Amino acid sequence: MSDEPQASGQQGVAGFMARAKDRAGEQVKKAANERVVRPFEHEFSGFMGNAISEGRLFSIADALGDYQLNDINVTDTTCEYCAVGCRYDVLSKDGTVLGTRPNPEKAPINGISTCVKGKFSHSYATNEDRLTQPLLKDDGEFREASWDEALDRVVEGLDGIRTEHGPNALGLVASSKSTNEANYVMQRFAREVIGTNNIDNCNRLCHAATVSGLSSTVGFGAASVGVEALEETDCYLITGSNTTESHPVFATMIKQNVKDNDADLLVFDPRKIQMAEYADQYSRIEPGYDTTWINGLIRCIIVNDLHDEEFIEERTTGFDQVVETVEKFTPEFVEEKAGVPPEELKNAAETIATADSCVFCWTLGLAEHAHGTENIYAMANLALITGHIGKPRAGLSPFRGQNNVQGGGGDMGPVPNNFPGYQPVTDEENRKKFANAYDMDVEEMPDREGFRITDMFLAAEQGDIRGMFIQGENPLISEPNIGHAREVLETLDFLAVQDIFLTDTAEHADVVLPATSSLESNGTYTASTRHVQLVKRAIDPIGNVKPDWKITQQLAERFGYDWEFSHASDIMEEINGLTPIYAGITHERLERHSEDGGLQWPVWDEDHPGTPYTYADQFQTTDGLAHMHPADTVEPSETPDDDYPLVMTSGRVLYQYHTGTMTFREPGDMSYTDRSFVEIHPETANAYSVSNGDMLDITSRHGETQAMAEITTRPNPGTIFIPMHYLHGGANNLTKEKPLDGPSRSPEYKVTDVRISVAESDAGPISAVPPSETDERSATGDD
Ligand SMILES: Nc1nc2c(c(=O)[nH]1)N[C@H]1C(S)=C(S)[C@@H](COP(=O)(O)OP(=O)(O)OC[C@H]3O[C@@H](n4cnc5c(=O)[nH]c(N)nc54)[C@H](O)[C@@H]3O)O[C@H]1N2
Ligand SMILES: Nc1nc2c(c(=O)[nH]1)N[C@H]1C(S)=C(S)[C@@H](COP(=O)(O)OP(=O)(O)OC[C@H]3O[C@@H](n4cnc5c(=O)[nH]c(N)nc54)[C@H](O)[C@@H]3O)O[C@H]1N2
Ligand code: SF4
Ligand SMILES: [Mo]
Repeated sequence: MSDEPQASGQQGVAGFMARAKDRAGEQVKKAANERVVRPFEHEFSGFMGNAISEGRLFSIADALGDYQLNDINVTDTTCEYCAVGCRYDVLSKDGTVLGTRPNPEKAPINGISTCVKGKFSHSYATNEDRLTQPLLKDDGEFREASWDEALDRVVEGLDGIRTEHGPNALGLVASSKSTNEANYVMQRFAREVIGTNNIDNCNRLCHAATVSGLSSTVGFGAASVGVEALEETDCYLITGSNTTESHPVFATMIKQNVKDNDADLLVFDPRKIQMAEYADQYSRIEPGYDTTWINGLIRCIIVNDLHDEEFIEERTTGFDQVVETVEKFTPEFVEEKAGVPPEELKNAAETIATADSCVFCWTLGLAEHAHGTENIYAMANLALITGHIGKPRAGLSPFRGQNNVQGGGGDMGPVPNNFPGYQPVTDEENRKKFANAYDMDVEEMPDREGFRITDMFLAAEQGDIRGMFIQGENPLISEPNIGHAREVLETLDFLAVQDIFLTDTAEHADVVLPATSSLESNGTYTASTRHVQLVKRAIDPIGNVKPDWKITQQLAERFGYDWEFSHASDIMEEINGLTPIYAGITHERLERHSEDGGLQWPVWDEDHPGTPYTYADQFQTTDGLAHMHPADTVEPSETPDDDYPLVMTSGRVLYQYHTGTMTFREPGDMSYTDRSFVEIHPETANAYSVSNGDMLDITSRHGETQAMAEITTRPNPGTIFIPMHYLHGGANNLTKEKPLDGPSRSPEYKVTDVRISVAESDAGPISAVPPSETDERSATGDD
């Protein structure tokens, strides 16, 4: 960011890294000078541990030397933050994470790269706030309880509601932070033990529109290409993805290819994000008008006869309808609605259509809309009419969100409409298959699709959901309109929360169950590129916590079900037998294959090598063809008026992760972004007499909040940006719980109309935790 304060000579992540390295170097030198290394190895390691737990120590391995490493545990595992799926060695000693070190031999996606979170943000695991014992609420106060007591209370709570109101009065939320194995077990718990399809996860708030849009056009709700495309394609269209902050290691791959091989980079985003600086063309778009400019590109390509007729003819259906739909999206219309000038539209259309290969990359800027699924239809149509799909370097690459949202959030079936492997619950044969496997009568297997998580919150308002069991999700900050979410949580008859911290959501619970963190868990995560990868226990679990899957299994046992899994790999064996796309993925194979490119689903059997890119010969549909769906909605669900003249969009910053339960406890991350803020264009600031650092009142049709102004040319004039991470001053004080996208039921997080004014009285600090001394912030960069 241009108006960013300079810190030790360098900005942003480069500065963060440089300062961390300097400090580490100084500390190591100091230790060496004091001759503590050899005679007092233990002390030295303790000292190193402290240094790193502050997120400061760089490359411990270099400093310590090989002899020291003998004394340190080295565990190869997968990053617990985002879905890039970086793998690295975790170095630990005496239950403390000392640091991480990329190990390219076992890191098929990231090789030697990681970002600040993978490198430095693991001290949360041993933070003193970790939940270490189950908690029960008696007379409004929590007290520590034994596992027996706590699990009995959960059974009593869930069973009581089920007996009185039926199984569909319960809503279960699974966690995309947790392993595939834990998610598989949770969906089994919902269907077999409780008898409901009311199970969902954070994918609903995220890429559910991507999954629904892609499933009904090309077949799999997942990226069609992997690392090769991201590293070597000839052209990228990136939209609605702040890649350098949200998927920093993918951003590095892309920038490298642009720099070394002159690949074309087209960026469409309402904010001038860092990726725009590397782009051949950056087009500023109006939030909520994506069908408009994408249809405009399609029209431009067809009118200029640049579409791939042979591909369209042989491999797709629905082209004529698309031609008809895009007719009205003339360059003039696109400019008026979406803000893209005709020459930019034409240049992008020609670049995409004439490239040898093109990858279409997007994240939430496309998905989180009241017509999110249509945005994805439009994007898929663009790939299909140009024939840029089904090839190693050409295809669709939605960048998925949570570390395990691809696997845990979808593949494993903790969703209201599908069993594991995207097998619909409404299909009698599928129900028979799963009923057989679980030794149930098919009539007992619920046959109606359940509530999506967003609908659970709406149903609870009507009294149709009475109790919830939430694993690893913090809706009190992440749901749209948290005022509404809070009211719902307060009216529930029973709430159980399973987490690693006592979150704002958990505060409302009757029972809180403490789970192992990623660093204490075994299992697998599935990355954005469909790589399934091992997660290994790097440190011993603290206190009395248990793995997520084990807690669910023990609950099932109390309901009278004997599942007999003794390790995560036993669960994977059951998954293999029931989930065709995971049929050949075993823990033992993953151990072997992590060194030769990893295993990407579908892996149809034990001998199948995995699928680096999909749709080479046919699409995953009943007739093998891609089915184009027209996308004709133009407007977002709300548009500015005199009362709410500005548009707020929301999202992330590099140093924070979602509701902050992990990164707010990392001093390094907090020194950059310890509180909410409002990005506001200088012209808008001028119009409202706002100065940098002013506290603003921000009001939407759904709520109000206060946050500090940060004047920057990143957003459009007329558009403001507020991060989603914070309870106080965060975006979800202003967003709405409805309307939802029709097919996916996702909320419209990316468009909220607001008005702003300088606050009359300064409300004081509104940070997530007490503000630190440093108040510098950088929102750009990667490693
Ligand atoms: N540091 C960090 N990394 C993360 C996460 C995190 O919390 N912190 N979360 C992870 C998760 S779960 C996810 S899902 C991903 C999300 O990754 P991203 O989607 O990249 O993150 P966001 O910041 O939500 O928003 C993406 C971009 O959408 C743009 N945008 C806003 N409105 C519109 C619109 O109407 N149209 C278009 N085309 N663009 C728009 C924004 O300007 C922004 O650049 O990040 C993952 N990685
Ligand atoms: N306005 C706005 N709102 C948004 C978004 C946006 O762009 N704008 N983005 C949406 C998106 S894409 C997402 S994905 C959601 C994210 O929303 P959430 O999923 O609610 O956010 P997290 O903070 O990641 O919550 C995960 C919880 O899991 C806990 N946890 C971590 N590891 C484990 C584990 O191993 N086991 C268990 N049991 N718990 C664990 C954490 O402590 C935390 O409480 O937010 C959504 N909300
Ligand atoms: S890019 Fe994502 S997976 Fe890789 S280190 Fe960073 S947060 Fe972890
Ligand atoms: Mo997400």
